Amino acid sequence: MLVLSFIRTTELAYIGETVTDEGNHLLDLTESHLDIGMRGVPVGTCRTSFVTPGEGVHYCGYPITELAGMVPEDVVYLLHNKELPTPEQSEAFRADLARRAVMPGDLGPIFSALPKDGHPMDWLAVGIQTLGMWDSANDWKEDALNLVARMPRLMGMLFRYREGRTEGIPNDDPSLSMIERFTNTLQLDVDQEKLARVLSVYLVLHMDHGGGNLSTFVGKAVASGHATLYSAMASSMNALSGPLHGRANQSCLEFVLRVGTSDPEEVEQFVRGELAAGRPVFGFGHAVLRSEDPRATAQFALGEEICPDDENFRIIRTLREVAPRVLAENPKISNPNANVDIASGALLHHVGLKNPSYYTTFFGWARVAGIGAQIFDERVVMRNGKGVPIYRPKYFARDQELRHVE
Ligand code: HAX
Repeated sequence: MLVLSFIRTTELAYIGETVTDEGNHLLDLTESHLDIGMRGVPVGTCRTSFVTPGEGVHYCGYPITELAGMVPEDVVYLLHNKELPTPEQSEAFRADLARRAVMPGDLGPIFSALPKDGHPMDWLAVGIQTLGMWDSANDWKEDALNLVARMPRLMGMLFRYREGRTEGIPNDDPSLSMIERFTNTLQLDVDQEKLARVLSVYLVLHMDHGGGNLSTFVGKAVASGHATLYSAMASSMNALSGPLHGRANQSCLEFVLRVGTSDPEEVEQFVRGELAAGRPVFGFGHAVLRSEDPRATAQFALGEEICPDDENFRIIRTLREVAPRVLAENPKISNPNANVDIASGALLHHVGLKNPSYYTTFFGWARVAGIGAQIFDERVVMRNGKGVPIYRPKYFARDQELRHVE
């Protein structure tokens, strides 16, 4: 087998388990590492979060379970400043976000012109790209925080224009929280307290997930060529929109709706039928985690509190009991347990956000915080402030030989 090279680094603090000798030998690169989507190949370091197989994601060292109940603004502060805010810092940060929240233009005419049957994630990318054309400060931190501050209004406008509810949209009130600014724009006739709680937990749980997930990686790659933060983030949203990545949360609720029963025997039959047909059992399994994702555990706990008798919640409760046992019969499946996507759709549906095609936009809204912080770190902090150079991995020529035009 062809040994390509050794990777040596002194920056090991976040790499942990891949270290194999004296702290600096990470991996022998061989042919088996080619054409596999860079899976597991170390390429960088991340200051905002890391994922362990047992406890899932940690933001700046804090296990996600300890952060799930915090207000989203404080967790954005954590990702950007690498420490939780004091009450005074929290208040000042919210005032700062309020100052940044003013939209630099009217998204109404832009959203009016978009095809209604285009996917909401495509609308989200267009919205972010548009904000960048209006008002990019060409300063990584400024742009990252401005975008965080403008996302709630962008999200609310996206819903209103897609749904054709364009009359009487209330003015944005920057003094409100991020969640309130979204729900205030949305104006759904539902239990506002429950809606806010589910959204708050959802945002915190989805803000970051290490450095190598596709959307984060793509955003950092685009930013490495010094495109604007907005262009990089729009690219991240496009990456997130794929069904193998962020759009899995849409597929997951669609799957739950197809299960249609919370009877354990019928659910087991359904799961076995899906596997026999070669279809994924959505909401289970993970590339890195080897136990139930704590983000799923947190959302199950919230569901038991706010909607224990909701039909979809009953279905996912049964799935959580049945599916891991059935999946574990296949030794190829490294983790048969519930992942983050199992419960989020049922909770969003319960609080009035019934259309699963929007779910990935919430994921995108949350990720803007983590991706923005990681882009800032790569552009401004890494390599003693020089920033990571433009991405340029090596590809070997295959199925080609030197030729000349005759
Ligand atoms: N249902 C059916 N088959 C599954 C499975 C599941 N829930 N989980 C794993 N497998 C299969 C894999 O497809 C793979 O099959 P092949 O060898 O034929 O390719 C085999 O079991 C081994 O997979 P693995 O090594 O355990 O896991 P992977 O890293 O390959 O895949 C996935 C991880 C999340 C993609 C996978 O578990 C899956 O498809 N789950 C269902 C879809 C889902 O819930 N996706 C959301 C994931 C949450 C997330 O990360 N969001 O960003």
